[in-house]
Amino acid sequence: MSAITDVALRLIYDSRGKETVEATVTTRSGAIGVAGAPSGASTGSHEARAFPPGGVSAALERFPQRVRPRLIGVDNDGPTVDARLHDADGTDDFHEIGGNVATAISIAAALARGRESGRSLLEVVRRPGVPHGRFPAIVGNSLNGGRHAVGGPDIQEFIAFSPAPHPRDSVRAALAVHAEIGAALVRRFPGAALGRGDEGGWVAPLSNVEALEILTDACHAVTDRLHVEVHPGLDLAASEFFRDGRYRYKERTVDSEGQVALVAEWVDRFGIRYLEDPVAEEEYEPLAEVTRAVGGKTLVVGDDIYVSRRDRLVRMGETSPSNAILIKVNQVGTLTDTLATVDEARRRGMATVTSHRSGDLPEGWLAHLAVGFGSAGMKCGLLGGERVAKLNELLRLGAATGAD
Ligand code: 2PG
Ligand code: MG
Repeated sequence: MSAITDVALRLIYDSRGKETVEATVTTRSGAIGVAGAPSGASTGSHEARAFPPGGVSAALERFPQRVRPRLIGVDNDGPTVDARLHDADGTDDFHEIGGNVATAISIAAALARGRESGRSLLEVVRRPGVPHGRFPAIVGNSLNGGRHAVGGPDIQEFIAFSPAPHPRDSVRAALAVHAEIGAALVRRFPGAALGRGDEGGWVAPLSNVEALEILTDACHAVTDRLHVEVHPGLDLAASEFFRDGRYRYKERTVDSEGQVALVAEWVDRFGIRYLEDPVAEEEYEPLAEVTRAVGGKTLVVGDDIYVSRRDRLVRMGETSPSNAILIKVNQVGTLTDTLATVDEARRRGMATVTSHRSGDLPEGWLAHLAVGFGSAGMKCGLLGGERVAKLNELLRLGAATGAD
C-alpha cells in the first residue's frame, strides 16, 4: 500500500441540486480514486452531520489546514486513513469537518487502494465468507411520499422488492414494476400531470392504502408476466410523522400499539416482504413487536434507529429489535466505521441492506459495497441518472461473475 501524496476536495451538486463535496485521493504509485458524498432529507437524529455549521463552504475552508495535512504521507490503508479523519474532526458526529467530507475521502481512498492492487472496490470491501456470485435483492423505490415528494402519501417509499438471484432478473423486474405503476397512474388519473419524487419514484395524490394497492397489483402483474418474483415493500420513515407520542397520518392518528397493529395488518394483506422504519427512531419495543409479528416472513429494517452505527446496535443488547439494518456510509462517516457495523450485524445474524441517499450522485460504488458486504438488498431508486448508475454497476458486477 503506497502513501497518499495528494487529497483534493471540491464543491459539486447532488441530484436535488444541493451542494456537496467530491474528493480525489492520489497515492505515490499514481493510483487515483474519486468519490462524492450523497445527502439525506429524512435524516436520523444521531447521524453524522453532513457539514459543519456554515455548510459546504465552511467545510471547504477548513479542509486545507485541518484535514489535508493529516492525510499526506499516510499509508493508504483504510483504518489509518479513517482514523486520521476522526483525529481531524475530534467529535462524535463529524460536525467539525463534515461527515460528507469524511465519506468522500474515505471512499476515494478505498477506490485508489483497489486501483493500486488491481482489485475492484468490491474486492477491497468483501467481508469474510461472502460468497462470489451472490447478489443483493433490488430494493427499488417506485412511488414516493413523505419528505421525498410534494402532495403524495404520508409513507415515504413504496418499494419493489426484487430478490431474484441475478441482477439481470432483479433489476429488470424492479424497473418493470416502476413502469407498471406509471401505466396504472395514467389509467387512474387520465390526462393529469404526474410527477416523480426525489428518488425517481412516481408522485400522485393517493392515500397510503391506495398507493399500496397500486404497488401490489404492479408487483403481481410483473411476476406473472416475467416469471420473476417481486414483492411490495415500504420505508415508512415513521419518525417523520411521529409527534407527541402518536403517528399522525393525514387520514388518522394512532398510538404505538395502533401503529404496530396497522403495519402488521398491511404486511399480511399486501404480502409486504420489506419493511423499513415502521415505527419512530426511539420506539425500540414497538419495533421489536413488529419484528415478532412479521419478522418470520419480512425483512424488518432499522434505518433512523441505528443510523449505521455499531455503537447504536450494541447498546440495544444482544437481541436486536429488528432482523435487518440499513447501511449508509455517510450516516456514520467512514468506510471503516461502516465495516464495523456490517460485521457486528453479521455476527448477530442480522441482514444488511446497503442504501443510497435521497440526494445522490451518478456514481456506482454503492453496488460494490452492497455485494461486498453480502447484503440482502441494495436500496436505490429506479429512475434518474444517479439511480440507474447503481443498477448498471450491479449489472456489470453480475456480468463479470461469468454467470451470464
Ligand atoms: C431513507 C433514505 C433513502 P434519505 O430514508 O432510507 O431512501 O432517505 O436519504 O432522505 O434519508
Ligand atoms: Mg429510510
